[in-house]
Amino acid sequence: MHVVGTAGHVDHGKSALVTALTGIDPDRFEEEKRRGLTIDLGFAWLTLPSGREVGLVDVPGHERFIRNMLAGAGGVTACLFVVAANEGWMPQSAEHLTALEVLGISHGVVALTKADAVDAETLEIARLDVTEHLAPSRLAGAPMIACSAVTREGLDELAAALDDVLARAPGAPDAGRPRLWIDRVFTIAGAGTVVTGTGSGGWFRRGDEVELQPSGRRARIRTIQSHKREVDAIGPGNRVALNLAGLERHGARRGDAVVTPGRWRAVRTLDVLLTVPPASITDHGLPVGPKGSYLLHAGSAETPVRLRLLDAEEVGPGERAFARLHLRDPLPLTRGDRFVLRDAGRVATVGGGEIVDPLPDRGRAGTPEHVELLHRLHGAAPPDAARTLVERHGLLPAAEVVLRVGANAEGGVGSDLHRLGSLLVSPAHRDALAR
Ligand SMILES: Nc1nc2c(ncn2[C@@H]2O[C@H](COP(=O)(O)OP(=O)(O)OP(=O)(O)O)[C@@H](O)[C@H]2O)c(=O)[nH]1
Ligand SMILES: [Mg+2]
Repeated sequence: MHVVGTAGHVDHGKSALVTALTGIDPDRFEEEKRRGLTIDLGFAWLTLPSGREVGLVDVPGHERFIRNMLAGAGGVTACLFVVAANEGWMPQSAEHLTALEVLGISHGVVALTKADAVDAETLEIARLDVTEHLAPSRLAGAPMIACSAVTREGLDELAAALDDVLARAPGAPDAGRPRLWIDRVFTIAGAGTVVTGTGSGGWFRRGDEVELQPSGRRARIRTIQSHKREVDAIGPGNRVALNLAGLERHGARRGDAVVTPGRWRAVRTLDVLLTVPPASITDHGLPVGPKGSYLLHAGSAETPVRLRLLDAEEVGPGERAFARLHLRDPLPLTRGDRFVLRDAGRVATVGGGEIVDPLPDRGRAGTPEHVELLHRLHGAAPPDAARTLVERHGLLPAAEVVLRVGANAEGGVGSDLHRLGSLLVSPAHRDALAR
């Protein structure tokens, strides 16, 4: 299943397109309707020609609301990239593309909208302009459909293209470890607290006990809704509303996560592979260095972060390096999670990357052995990552290895390691102990 996020410069017609496609106006607030401007995330859903149902997250384009955009983009698996044909590529087109790039979003459709407002020649120029800007990104070659939310020209073609792209895109993976990044909390009279978000990582079922992270509060799922319909269970890659028994209204907020108890740990120190996209994507060419002041966005959460580069002095445009991050607020992150980094001083989205080790060893970071460990952990399948860690230490608590490699359970860390009570032991270390 997929949740598709809009992206694109302010006023380019994202919300109008979502309304035209779905019949649902994603601008929920009176102020948004009055100002004709999206301020916060909006939500809609759509049945595509094949019968596939997708959730849509509509984001604001105004640069002042980029935090809200990132809170929405943190959960999506594909995008609807909107560029108005009468304006072409603009600064927030570049900022949103930068975010999607570091989040690893490689599936999407480009809507060249407001096609009714331009002549054929202008439309062709806009098409070339957008093609050129997307060329260095993961969205290079994405289908581009000229359309209009006013005349409805191109809308059927747009839905068909989205259907086609999603048929080829891998859905949100099921790792047996559900996590829902909360983007809204509200109360319903008589029913209590409802949290909504984009679910990933596994299934939530009615009656499940869940944990709020990072607070550790417990609650029980009373009912589940997706696209306003009640369901018994919901898998990854869906918009979800959970009615939680035992949680007061102020017990959760945007940026918290709902998870399975005991399977996640909110962490503050993590090792990551940091990427700064080329200037042809970001439009600014700013580097990431150890002196800057940065904000990390992951899922629907945001926190100030300090960073230390481990195998570089600076990460310039088009470069990447390993880094150790210290988050001000702990977050339930796992290996393979993506994040966006914003420069708080220059107010720009500068890069992002992927978490390589959510529970790094204490001790000196950035030694050749440490960097070599990160090389081996990056992209490794959970059993291989587990073996790498246990061989390095000789023995480690099994529960810690499971959390650290992002496996769903101890079965997921592989069979060529030995058990000793609650510990996992490498073959070499076991032989030494036996001797
Ligand atoms: N002519 C024409 N106007 C459009 C079209 N789509 C949107 N508009 C107009 O463009 C303006 C902005 O549309 P929105 O949908 O609010 O733009 P947005 O991208 O959601 O804006 P933000 O959410 O604030 O970033 C509105 O006045 C719309 O009526 C279109 O296809 N053709
Ligand atoms: Mg809008």
